[in-house]
Amino acid sequence: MGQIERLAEEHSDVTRRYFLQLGTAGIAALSVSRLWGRERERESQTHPLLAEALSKLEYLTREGNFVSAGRGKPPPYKLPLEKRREVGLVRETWQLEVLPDPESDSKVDRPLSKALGTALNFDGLMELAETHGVRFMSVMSCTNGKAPFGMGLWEGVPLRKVVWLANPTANVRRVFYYGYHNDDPKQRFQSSLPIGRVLEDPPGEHPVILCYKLNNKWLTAKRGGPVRMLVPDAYGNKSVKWLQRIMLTNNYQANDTYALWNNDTVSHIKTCARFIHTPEKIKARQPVPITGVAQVGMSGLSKVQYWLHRQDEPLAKDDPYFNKAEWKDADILPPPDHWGGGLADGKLPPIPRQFDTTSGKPHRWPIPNTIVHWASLLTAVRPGRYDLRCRTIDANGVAQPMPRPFRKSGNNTIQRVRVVVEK
Ligand SMILES: Nc1nc2c(c(=O)[nH]1)N[C@H]1C(S)=C(S)[C@@H](COP(=O)(O)O)O[C@H]1N2
Ligand SMILES: [Mo]
Repeated sequence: MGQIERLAEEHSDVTRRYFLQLGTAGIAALSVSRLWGRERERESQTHPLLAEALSKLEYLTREGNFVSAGRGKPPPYKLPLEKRREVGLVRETWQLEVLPDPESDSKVDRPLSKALGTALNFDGLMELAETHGVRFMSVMSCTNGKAPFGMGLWEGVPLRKVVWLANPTANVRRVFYYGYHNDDPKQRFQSSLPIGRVLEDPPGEHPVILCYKLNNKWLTAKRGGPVRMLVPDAYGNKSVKWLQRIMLTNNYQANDTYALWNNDTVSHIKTCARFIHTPEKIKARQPVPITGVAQVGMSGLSKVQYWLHRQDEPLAKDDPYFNKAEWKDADILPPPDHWGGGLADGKLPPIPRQFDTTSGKPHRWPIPNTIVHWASLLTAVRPGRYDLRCRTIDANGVAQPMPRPFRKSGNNTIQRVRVVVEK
């Protein structure tokens, strides 16, 4: 399944509810059934997969629908079960080391080490989880991805709990961490964080966790199980899968594999909009639904907008981000009743960090570092060829792709699709 089809599958029910409401409110001249009839028809012509998936609501992404990035020959999750058992990639044999960096002068009094027999095993992690386990929703997004890889409900133990088990006492400025990659340094994928980010969370932010569950199920091998790092405010490259070793270092510099590949690995998640359903052809003066998803980054989200521009009309000069264009506001869709993601009945387990425990309503909507669905009705008066674009305005009032337009800190270019308007 392609990225867009997958997102559409997750998104069809929320948007359907939206168009139903529009219909009952009498806003649209068209009847609801005709609107959806049209949508369905077009979908079944262009995306057979969509028609089939129309009945499913999925705000959360099912594990198997995540887009996967993972280096290694083979990537560790493709190793036979026996081999995974042998190298500590199943819960029964998994071990985590927390060691002082041998190339540094970090003081660590109680290293968690395989050689010393003091490494943390899965039972030890579960013991910590009983009192310290946390759960939160957070989007998995690749710096270089066109759209989010998946929307997850993650569960884990704050990394700092395990760091403190090792009793570091001095000379620690950074945490290096590594996933299993066939014991081949050339295949290694590593990342790092300043120790401050690990030990303390900015207001409203979640801890960096040693993650063992996604959508209330054990983390699969494909998603990085038995345990991966999950850094809620960062792009995916900080969330190292198949985690087995942590190094506390006095080195103050990043050693991230992803940085060596010319990426800005310090960048926080950006706010940006993407289309899901847009028509290729529409009839003049007849409203058609358009829908999409927005990634809600560090600076929040205040609006999603779209702009229909005739291709034969000139674009404003010196306006690379189309700030002078006539953008229209789309509707940001409310929290769904069914959260999808393979949760039983689509019901969320308690998530006190993000949801009120009695009412079940989110403390904030949209939730930072997640996604939100959006929709609107598009109408064009004059026949012709058009470019349709969408963008976000963040909670500071800044329009995409600002305030951080550089591609290598996260793809947030303004998306464009073509639409033909017929008589
Ligand atoms: N061990 C390991 N972890 C990794 C990677 C990798 O190649 N190896 N890729 C990273 C990158 S670049 C991204 S975007 C995310 C993707 O996570 P996902 O496969 O769960 O969607 O995993 C990260 N963790
Ligand atoms: Mo990535």
